[in-house]
Order: sequence, then structure tokens, then C-alpha cells
Amino acid sequence: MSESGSLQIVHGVCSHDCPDTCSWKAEVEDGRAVRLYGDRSHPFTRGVLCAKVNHYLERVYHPDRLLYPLRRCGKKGSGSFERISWEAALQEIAQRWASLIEEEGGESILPYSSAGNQGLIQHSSLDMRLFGLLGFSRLDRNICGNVAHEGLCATQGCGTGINPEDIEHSRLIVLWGTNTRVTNLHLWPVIEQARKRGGKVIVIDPIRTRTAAAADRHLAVNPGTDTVLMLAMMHVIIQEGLHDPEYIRDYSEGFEELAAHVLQFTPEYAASITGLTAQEIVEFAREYATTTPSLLRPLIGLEHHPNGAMMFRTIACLPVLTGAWRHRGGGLSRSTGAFQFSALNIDALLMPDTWQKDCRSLNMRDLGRILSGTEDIKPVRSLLVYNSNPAVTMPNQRLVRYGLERTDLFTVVHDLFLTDTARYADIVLPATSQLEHLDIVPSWGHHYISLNQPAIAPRGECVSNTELFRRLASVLRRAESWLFDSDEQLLRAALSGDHPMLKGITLESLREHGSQHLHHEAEWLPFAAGGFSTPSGRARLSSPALAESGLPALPVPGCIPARPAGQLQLITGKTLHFLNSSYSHHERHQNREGTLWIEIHASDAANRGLADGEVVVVSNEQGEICALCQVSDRVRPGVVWMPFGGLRDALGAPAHVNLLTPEAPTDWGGGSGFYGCFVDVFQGKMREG
Ligand SMILES: Nc1nc2c(c(=O)[nH]1)N[C@H]1C(S)=C(S)[C@@H](COP(=O)(O)OP(=O)(O)OC[C@H]3O[C@@H](n4cnc5c(=O)[nH]c(N)nc54)[C@H](O)[C@@H]3O)O[C@H]1N2
Ligand SMILES: Nc1nc2c(c(=O)[nH]1)N[C@H]1C(S)=C(S)[C@@H](COP(=O)(O)OP(=O)(O)OC[C@H]3O[C@@H](n4cnc5c(=O)[nH]c(N)nc54)[C@H](O)[C@@H]3O)O[C@H]1N2
Ligand code: SF4
Ligand SMILES: [Mo]
Repeated sequence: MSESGSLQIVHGVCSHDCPDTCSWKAEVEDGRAVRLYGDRSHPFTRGVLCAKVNHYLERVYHPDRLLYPLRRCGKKGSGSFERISWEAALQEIAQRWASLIEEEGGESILPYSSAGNQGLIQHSSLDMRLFGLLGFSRLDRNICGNVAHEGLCATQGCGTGINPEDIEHSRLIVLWGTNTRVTNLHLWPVIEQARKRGGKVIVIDPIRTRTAAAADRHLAVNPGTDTVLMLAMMHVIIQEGLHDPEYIRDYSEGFEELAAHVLQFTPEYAASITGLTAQEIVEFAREYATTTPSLLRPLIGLEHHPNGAMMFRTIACLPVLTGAWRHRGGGLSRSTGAFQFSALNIDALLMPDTWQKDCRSLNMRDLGRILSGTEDIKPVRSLLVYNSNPAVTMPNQRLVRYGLERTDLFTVVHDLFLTDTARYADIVLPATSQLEHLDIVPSWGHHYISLNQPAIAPRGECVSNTELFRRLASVLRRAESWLFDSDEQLLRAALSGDHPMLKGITLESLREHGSQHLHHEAEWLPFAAGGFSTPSGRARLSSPALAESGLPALPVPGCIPARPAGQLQLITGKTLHFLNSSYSHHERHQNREGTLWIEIHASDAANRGLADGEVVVVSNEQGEICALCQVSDRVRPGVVWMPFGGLRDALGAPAHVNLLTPEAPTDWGGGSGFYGCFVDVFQGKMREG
């Protein structure tokens, strides 16, 4: 913290679920934050925030911010609440939970959270200690990232990739199923630097996104068919001798089987599946294999398909075949999250040894099924939701909302705003913003670890997540001192240990510098000389371990659902002005995004007699919503695109694309095949009136 006159300047860091983890500075006058801007001295932030967080102070001081605990006084979902004291709120929770624990066991209570705050201790710390000790149901937080991680692990034994800052050295950058210029804005200058040095950008995406429009080449692949493209690339690379025999010999296993297997995936076959031409496929494979260094960057788009894990298992074979890992700027770059977490002392933070053993684990993706009784399990009687807004963000919304309406379900929601989920709560608790609490934020998009210092006092009666869990432990009459550790103690626990990457990184040094790079050699390359994290240390082109678990040993196309006749495949994407559903309470962000729309190819619009600008119904067996029809050449025939997040329909009502998406499981990794979603689009009235 620095001071000039009565003005204090406080270093903080964005806690949104975004790879960029920007460092910021908040200027505080008389206890009120008056300015917030990106830290100019931070090499990744470069003094810039984004279209969402440029207005963060509006979020902090928003008139709709929850400032006090509330108790429901109307029907669930109606949004009628009355103010109550913290004491009354906590007493009610303690009473309800105590009788549930006694009568039905701790597993009848499900704490439900995601990465709404991805700070180290506000994401997971005292909650895990408390709920683990009490034997509550655990949550598989698999909606984002896990499928990709598990897929990469099948080939590499770990999810590690190169340092994203090294992408400036790449000569060919393949942005594969990621919309960098919208979702990972601060990587774009690194990519532009590579371009200045002669690098080229290829985007593979069914949609001509902002990123695709800015690339050197865009390959508009059919959704879900990327595995076939990857296998055909391997076919071309091996047939034309463009692979790196020495790297393969020294650092991989199963090459012979793979080489024989990919013979069947000819460019012509792949063309018939992917919608690209055979020539495009051959050229792309050659360019990929002959450009050094070449970099693949798949982020999340690929994992929201039923074959999501196979997408990542397969893509990870490519840089092994070409030996791209040898070169700085070559290989693959995805989330840096696991890499950051490997340096931190997570056991000291979460204390898993104190958790009750054998508690059931429920998949967050299945919330609707869990709450509505569709799953044959012991019922969940109480939910505590924080860091998440599942009534918008989880698939199969009709079922989620049906479950949330249950009168015997006791729901507590802790959030900054009265979200769609909070509207179904019995008790709503007010949460602090990132300006009001302490944390460290490890990044999943770079190698800096950053300290967020509180800049202002909590507004109203807001409390941070960690403070909520201390209060819950107290009202539940727990005596264990480690349930009451302060935020500073928690951070010190996580920084304890002697991991070499934390050399020179302490709470004190972070207070001094704000943000520090993990300690590793400047020229660090993860697999230049093999050293994969498999038992043999070799990358698995063929994997006996996968075969043992009943999955194909070799990379295969995986489940690519066929499009039912007459229907269109719906891809739902992130928007510029919302962070998933966050910022949907902000008029400015609503206005920028406009009314919910659907982009449809001219040929599909003509077949259905749809005109640009008219209101259409988008419908399937799960639900239906209204949207403005936008005839667009950004989408391929057969594919439609809708924005996901906090948009409203033409009547101003919240309109959720997840009414249409299935909770279809991914092949492994426990995720959701959101994009294996098919819809009818037509004129006229909604079936439900
Ligand atoms: N502005 C903004 N930024 C965000 C977010 C936000 O909501 N708004 N959300 C944050 C979060 S939680 C995450 S996980 C990241 C996600 O970051 P990204 O991975 O970039 O995000 P997605 O929009 O999920 O997917 C990226 C692209 O995959 C494409 N895609 C879909 N199916 C396929 C396919 O079968 N093949 C190929 N090749 N491409 C496909 C989509 O059209 C989309 O353009 O963004 C983060 N950043
Ligand atoms: N159709 C479709 N669905 C998707 C996706 C998609 O691309 N298409 N993307 C998926 C992905 S990748 C993700 S990550 C998920 C995201 O799903 P969610 O994690 O549910 O994301 P948000 O909508 O941002 O909700 C986060 C909530 O946490 C609250 N919050 C923020 N900070 C704090 C805090 O410190 N304490 C508490 N208690 N609350 C806080 C915010 O106000 C917000 O209401 O959505 C998934 N759903
Ligand atoms: S949402 Fe992402 S890009 Fe925006 S300020 Fe936060 S970390 Fe940076
Ligand atoms: Mo995500």
C-alpha cells in the first residue's frame, strides 16, 4: 500500500474465473475506492483491464449489491425477501443443519461452489476443512478444466504446458477452440509479438469469432469433429515422414501402434466428417509439422463436447510426434493452474487428513438430476451455494429450477447480488467484493502469483467466504482452532514448504511486489528432454492405462453425436461484457450485449423462412427460449450460436441458453457435453405460450 496525501493506492488482483488474473491498483480516498486501473508495471496486465472489470467500482458500489442477510418471505424464485440479522440467519442455518445431521447424516447437506472467486482461500480453504470434518456431501467441481486436464494426463501424465509468455517465440500458433480476444485478452499482445517476429496464427473454430477474424487462417471445423482432424494430421505427418523419429524413440511409447492405427484416417475421410477439404487438412498438417516452433493452444471450447477428454488426449499426441516440445515457444499451452498449485502447500491449506472418509461425491453438472430426484441417491436436503450461480450456468435448467423449487430443500446462498439462484434461497447472505478481503490469486493463464490486499472495509454487513465459514463453525459449536484460522494464517500455510518455485515468495515479499513470477529458469521447457509424468517418463501415444480402465488405448474420434434431421447444433459462447453470468445486474453490460440473439446461416434461415431481425423460438425436448434471429456468415450451415451469460430476451426477461443444453457426460473427466446440443428454430409462439 502506498499513500499520497489522503489518497491510498492499494495493490489488488482480479479474482474472476479468467486466465488473465490481472493485477490492479485501487485508489482509495476517505475509505472509498475512487479509481481502479490495471497495473502498468505488470508484464502480463500491461496496465489494461477488460470490458467487464473496467467498471468494477460500479459493481462494488452497485445499488443492487446485497448488504445484509435476507430471509425469504415469498414463493421460492419470486425474489421476495426481508432483512434479518446475521445472528438470526446463522441460528436458523445451525438449527436446520443440526437436525439434518442428526436425522439424515451430514451427506444430506451439499455445499455447492465453483470458481466465481478463484482466489486461493476464497475459493477453497476453511470450507473444505469444515465440511470435510462434518462429513457433508462433496462436490466434483468438474464443469470447467477437469476434462481437459484428464485428457492431457492420459497422454502426458500431467496437464502441464509451456509458459504462455513463451508464445512470443512461436512461429505457428494454433488457437484451437478458444476465443482468445474475448476470453483471454491479455494473451493477444503476446501473440501479436510473435506475429511481429514472423509468426502466424491459425484458429480452429466452427464459428468465425473475433479471434478467428483476426487470424491468418480460420478453419471452420464441424463441432465435435476435431479428433478426426487431429488423427488425419497424424496420418499426413507420419506418411510424409514429417515426424521427429528421435524424439519419438526417446520420449514416447506406442508409436508403432499409433502409426498403423492412423492409416485409416485419410484426409479424404476426415474431410467428409470435419467439413474441411482434404487439401486444407493436408496443408494444415504440413504447415504444423514443418514450422518451428509450433504451438497448440486448446482452452475450454473442446472440452464441452461428449468426446471432450478424447479431444485433449488426442491433441497432446501431436507435439510429441513432431518433437515441438524441444523448442522454446513450441508444444502445447493450456491452463497453468495445476502448475501453480503444485508449488503451493495445498494439504496444509485444506487439511484433508481431518475430513471424514468415504463421503459421497456429487457431480456439479448433475445438480438438476440430484435435486429433482432423477438420480437414485439419498436426497440432498440442504444446499449452501457460494462462488457460483447454478440456476444460470449449469445445463438442463428446467430440472435445476424444478429442484430448487422444492419446499423441503433448505437453500442458503452467499453472493454479492441477488442472483437467479439466490432468488430460490431460504436465506441469502451478503458477500464481499475483491476490494474488501485479503487473498492470493494463483493464475491459470500465466506464471505470476499475486496478492490481493483489501482496499476498503466490507460494505454493509458483507463477509468474505472465509469469514462466513468461521461464523458457521462457531454457530455449529466447533472447538477446533484450525477452523478459525485467520486469512493471513491460511495464506502462510499455503506458502509454507520449500518448493523451489516458491523461492523468494512469501507473504511479505508479495506485500512488497504485489505480484511475483514463480521461480524457474527463464528458459524452462517442460518436456524438451522428455520427462513426462507417466510411470515410464514417456508420453503415451498408445496407453495401456486407458485400456485398463475400459477406454480405447489409442486416440479415436470418440462420441460425435449425429445431428438429428431438421435440427441445428447449438454452440453457446462467452460474451465480452459478462463473466459467465456475472455482471448480469449491470445495466451498462446488459446494454452493450443487447437482446439475446441467435446466429444462423443464411441457408438454414431460408429453409425455415426466417428473416434477419425477427423474434424466433429456439426449442428442444428440454426447453425453449426466444431470441432475435441474426442471419450471419460467422456460423457454418447446420450450426447456430448463442451468447451464454446474463442476457435478456426481447421482453426483458432473463433468458438462459442452458434451458436447452444437456448434462450429457463427457467421455471421462466428469464434465458436461454442453455443445452436444441440438435445437429447432422456428417462427411463432413458444409452445408454452
Ligand atoms: N469475456 C469473458 N471472458 C471469459 C469468460 C466469460 O464469460 N467472458 N469466461 C471465462 C471462463 S470460465 C473460461 S473457462 C474461459 C474459456 O475460454 P475459451 O476456451 O476461449 O472459451 P469458450 O467460449 O468456452 O470456447 C472457445 C471457442 O470454442 C469454440 N468451439 C466450440 N465447439 C468447438 C469444437 O467442436 N471445435 C473447435 N475447434 N472449437 C469449438 C467456440 O465456438 C468458442 O469460440 O474464458 C474465461 N474468460
Ligand atoms: N451453456 C454454457 N454453459 C456454461 C458455459 C458455456 O460456455 N456455455 N461455461 C461453463 C463454464 S466454463 C463455467 S466456469 C461455468 C461458470 O459457472 P459459475 O461459476 O456459476 O459462474 P458465474 O455465473 O460467474 O457465477 C459465479 C458467482 O459467484 C459470485 N461470487 C463472486 N465472488 C464471490 C465471492 O467472493 N464469494 C461468494 N460467495 N460469491 C462470489 C458471483 O457474484 C456470481 O454470482 O459455467 C459453465 N456453463
Ligand atoms: S476478468 Fe480477466 S481480463 Fe478482466 S480484469 Fe479480470 S483477469 Fe483481467
Ligand atoms: Mo470456465
